[in-house]
Amino acid sequence: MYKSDFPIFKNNPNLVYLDSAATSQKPQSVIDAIKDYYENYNSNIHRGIYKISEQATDAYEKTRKKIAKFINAKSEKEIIFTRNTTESINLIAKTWGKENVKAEDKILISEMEHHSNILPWQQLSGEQNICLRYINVRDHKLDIQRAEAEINETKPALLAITHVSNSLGTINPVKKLAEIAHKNGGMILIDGAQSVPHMQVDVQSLDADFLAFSGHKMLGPTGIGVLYVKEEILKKMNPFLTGGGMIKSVSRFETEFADHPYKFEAGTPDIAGTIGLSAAIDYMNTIGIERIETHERNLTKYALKKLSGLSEVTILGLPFSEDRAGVISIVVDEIHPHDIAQLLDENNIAVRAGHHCNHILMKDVLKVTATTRISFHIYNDENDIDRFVESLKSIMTKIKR
Ligand code: 7TS
Repeated sequence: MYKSDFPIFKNNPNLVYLDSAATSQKPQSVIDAIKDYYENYNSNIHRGIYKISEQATDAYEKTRKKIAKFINAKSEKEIIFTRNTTESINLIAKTWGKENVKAEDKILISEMEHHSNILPWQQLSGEQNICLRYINVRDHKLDIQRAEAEINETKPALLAITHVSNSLGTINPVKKLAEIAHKNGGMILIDGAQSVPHMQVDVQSLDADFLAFSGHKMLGPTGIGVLYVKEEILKKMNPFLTGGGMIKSVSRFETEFADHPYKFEAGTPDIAGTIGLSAAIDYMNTIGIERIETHERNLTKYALKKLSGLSEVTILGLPFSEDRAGVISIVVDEIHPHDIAQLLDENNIAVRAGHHCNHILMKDVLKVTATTRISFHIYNDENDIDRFVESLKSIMTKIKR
């Protein structure tokens, strides 16, 4: 029903796109908004005292407000534009982390993190002699009881955790984890790359200290990401990159930085990207995030049911439940995921095969080298799943013969 809003499906009428966890498709309105900026008011922001620069600045700052509202931040000053989730997490590690997490302190992450939420902490722990620890994944979800005991005992300075696993589709109880972390004097960073695009994420209700997400997974363009930081924390943070656009005054040997959030946005930002992201949020708001969530939940239920009828297929992740998002990884007996993805592609079905930047989860927990993964957004329908399952069946028959 929503497919017709996305030109990629008009231009590739046979395409079944089941890789939205990697990046989502873009509606016409997003493409039009970017084109409109470049064609009608392209100019740099916060600088020009002329009409089109004021228009561009206005569009850029309106996006900040829109995002604040979308995640229910108290103020738009808590919203920093980055390139993606990866940069948002790195920003925190290299600013707040470097200054506030001291030798012998602990940082707690989980075995289901994307590499983007492992490597910055691994690097920081190497540099500052911090102890990096992992919450175990058991039966495709976090072992919360052990995590709670560990947080109470070791009182980590930071808990950095994904809201939704990009391989398992498991939704983690981040609100509860925030409560436990705060009770023990720590902070929580939520990796919202796979949640913000698909479900209501309310930073105040979750009591998140940091939230990172990417525009390109939520129907927006590539190159624009978001970092939310609670204002009381942000006020005390030093800049990440330095240069133009983030200063009040500069003298030969000293600089007075601009206030947040500008202090964290050095150089010319991705203006077109913010304008595209603004249109993406408008598009999602018009449908309604609850409706998007319900739609994907129904598709997940449908896909899980169909796949569970195939004896050669092992489905990873939780059974259908409230804690299950629209990401499904499978392993097929005796057929490598790359072969499956390649053969599906011959039928114009785009799925992801590999380790999904989850080496620890794959190697140490699931004990698989790779999975075949399907993931949804609003443009998918039951017909996509039917075509995927039928194609998968015929691949299995062909290879077994
Ligand atoms: N965190 C999670 C949970 C992710 O799924 C991803 C990307 C990232 C962080 C990094 O996002 P980026 O926009 O900075 O690249 N996940 C995937 C994926 O599952 N397949 O391709 C990218």
